[in-house]
Amino acid sequence: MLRIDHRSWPVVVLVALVLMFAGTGTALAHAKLASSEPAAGSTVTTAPERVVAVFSNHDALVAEGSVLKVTDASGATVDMGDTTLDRSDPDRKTLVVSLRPGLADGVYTVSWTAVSEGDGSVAEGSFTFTVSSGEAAASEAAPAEAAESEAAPAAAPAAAPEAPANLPRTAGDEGLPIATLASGALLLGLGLVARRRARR
Ligand SMILES: [Cu+2]
Repeated sequence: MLRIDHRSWPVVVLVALVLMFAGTGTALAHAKLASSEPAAGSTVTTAPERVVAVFSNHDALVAEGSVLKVTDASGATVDMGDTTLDRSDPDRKTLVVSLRPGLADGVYTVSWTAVSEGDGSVAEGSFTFTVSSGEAAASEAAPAEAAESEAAPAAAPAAAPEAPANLPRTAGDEGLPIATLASGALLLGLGLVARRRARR
């Protein structure tokens, strides 16, 4: 049957490669969001001036590549693009980004990328928060935007499923390619062996 002889080495090598990639996948899962302000899934009654995100991680984060990106329900960026690593956090696991002043009522998505010092692993995820001031959003908003934020109740159901789905999805995104890669590599390896045997 399937003896481990020299014809089987492609399988052995491929399995080893798959295991290496699986190990990398585990490292990718290291940085996780621990807390934030506004908190994930929360509703705030005044438009926040910034978003603060604290991560649980094995190492400090590095500023280079670590970023918080905040978008409104239409996908428009509402942060000032000034993500910083909070130096007042001795653990260096806190990211801060400023927001455009006077955000309209609505659902906002914070997408984060956290790069770890040490192993350099990159983790990503996102969460949402809702601004609900009760006031018909920002007088400075254009009519079109005001109409959009009034339609927030309609947008909310569409955005809401994102929040619970996000955390599991982060893990799934990492798991799926590994599983796919593993089965793909195994099929390829078995195919090579089968073909060699058929040729004899
Ligand atoms: Cu790591």
